[in-house]
Amino acid sequence: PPHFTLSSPGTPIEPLPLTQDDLKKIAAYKAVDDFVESGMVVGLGTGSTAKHAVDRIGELLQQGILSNIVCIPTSTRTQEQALSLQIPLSDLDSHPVVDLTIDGADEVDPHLNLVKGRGGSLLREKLIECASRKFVVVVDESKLVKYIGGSGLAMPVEVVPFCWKFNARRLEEMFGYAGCRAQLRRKGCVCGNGGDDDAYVTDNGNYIVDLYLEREIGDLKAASEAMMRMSGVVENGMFLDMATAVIVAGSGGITVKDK
Ligand code: ABF
Repeated sequence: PPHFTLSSPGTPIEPLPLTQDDLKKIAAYKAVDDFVESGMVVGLGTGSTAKHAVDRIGELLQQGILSNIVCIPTSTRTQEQALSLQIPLSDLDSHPVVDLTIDGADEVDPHLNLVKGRGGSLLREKLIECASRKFVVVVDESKLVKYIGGSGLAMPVEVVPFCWKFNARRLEEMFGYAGCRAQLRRKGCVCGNGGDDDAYVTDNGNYIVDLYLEREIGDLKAASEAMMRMSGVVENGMFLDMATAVIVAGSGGITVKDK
């Protein structure tokens, strides 16, 4: 006889609550299933949400449901994942126009402006997403904020290692009106300000200065442009007016936000 008992007929089975990772997977799978088509050049995002989209593309290629796809990874981490799934890869030099990129985000504001780069790959992400005809963002509902910087978590800025402290101070002064505090990102965590030895180094050999803001910074476009005018700043984590659609998975279901 079996060593388990089935619940008696008619007893409702309590559904397990969805974890945050389940929500990320639901959003990522929906993006692939709704937007990716055979023959496309597809940008592959980075992070724990985008990872599910890469898995799904790999799965659909294996099953022959998708074919003739070329993908462009936004980080060495994603490149390794895609290679392990035998996804054909290319780069922007060979494919300067990308049909679609699917990527995660750290913050999404009501206008679909984003903060990205807590995963460390903002420069490659911005390059590839700016070259994309469609940019579909996949998030769980915890990423929705009232305003950029509103999560109280880091807003990343990629800087050259040379004189990073000088640039960190200048960034802090630039956004002093918003109560800005700048910290060099360390390996393995977003914390502390000490020596340079354990600095987190990006795929491009740069450092990341994380900005923590107490208040709204106001004109986002002006703030982004001001940062990009500073020598030594390579890229910043504000992705303004770039998202075609944002797929949000929450406990109440999936919402697709677009403009
Ligand atoms: C990348 O992954 C980054 O731009 C962003 O920092 C991060 C989001 O990560 P996760 O999906 O793991 O929350 O898209």
